[in-house]
Amino acid sequence: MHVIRRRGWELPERLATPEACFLNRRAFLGTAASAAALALAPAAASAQRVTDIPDPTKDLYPAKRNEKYVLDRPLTDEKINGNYNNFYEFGTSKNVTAASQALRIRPWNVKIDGLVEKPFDIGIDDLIRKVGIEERLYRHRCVEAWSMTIPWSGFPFARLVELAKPTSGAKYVRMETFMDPSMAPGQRTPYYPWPYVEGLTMAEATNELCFLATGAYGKPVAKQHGAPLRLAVPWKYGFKAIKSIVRFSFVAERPKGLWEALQASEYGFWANVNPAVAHPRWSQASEELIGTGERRPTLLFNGYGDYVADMYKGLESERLYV
Ligand SMILES: Nc1nc2c(c(=O)[nH]1)N[C@H]1C(S)=C(S)[C@@H](COP(=O)(O)O)O[C@H]1N2
Ligand SMILES: [Mo]
Repeated sequence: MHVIRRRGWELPERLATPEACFLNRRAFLGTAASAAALALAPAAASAQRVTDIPDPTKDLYPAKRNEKYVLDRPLTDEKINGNYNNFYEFGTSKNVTAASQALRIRPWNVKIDGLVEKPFDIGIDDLIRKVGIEERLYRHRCVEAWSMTIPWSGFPFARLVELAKPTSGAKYVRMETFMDPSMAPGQRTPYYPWPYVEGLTMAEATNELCFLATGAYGKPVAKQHGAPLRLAVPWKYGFKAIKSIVRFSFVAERPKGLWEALQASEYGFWANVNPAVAHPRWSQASEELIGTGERRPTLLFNGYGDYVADMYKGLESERLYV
């Protein structure tokens, strides 16, 4: 008899509240299509893995911890965290660890463009050496009502803004994930408006909490977490934390993220954590701490209100919490 044993941190199906559940049928069709595509190209996927060159900025880890950002709960076990992910480019399940190893992370070019003094491209390792890195302990609250606690390494987004030199017309930053359907089977499914896009206001991007992660757990960040460059905005729902970024565009118009483009009623631009504002399909009052099974009340701004609440004064007429 075949018995499926569920580990403690895996949510039973009936409790799971996937972000893409409204897509059920379409996502199913997409999965079938990508499975077929994968079956046709197994050799290509493994060839990409072995061509990864050694990480040229590995020597910077572990980075010195910035002790300012303290936690109210233990760190999530690295193994558990690395096996419970959302990375739709590599599949819609939480188990994308193996699939995401096909992501090629060097060379990795980052484009800075839009309303800036002078657009430029920079290699990820030049960028990392230019800005320097530190470690910060942050919490992460997915809109699906689970949470994790991660020791990120990286640098404040404000450092990138300094390098970019945006002009006064820049009101938002639009970020984009890599686009390469040959590497990412999820991008072969036509049901998502690839590439993954997210946006922040300039005030949010330059807020001291806003962080660009290049590492986690004292080493370069694992592919399934969005190597080699990923956003960490701990006061917002997890879908804002765009992974594997290749482009930062400084723009005048509010960018529309992938999730907002799919279902604006459920996934808005602001997406600030608020336990009192339910998702249209479930409550946001509490969260499951992945790895422990513990449930805790969710906090306004995920507990980071002292850092970020002021940014939203005067914006009460906006949908700040969806
Ligand atoms: N490019 C990209 N970025 C993404 C996602 C994604 O599917 N693709 N998922 C988002 C969601 S919904 C969450 S909760 C977090 C998950 O980050 P983690 O897997 O490191 O926990 O990544 C976010 N960033
Ligand atoms: Mo999420």
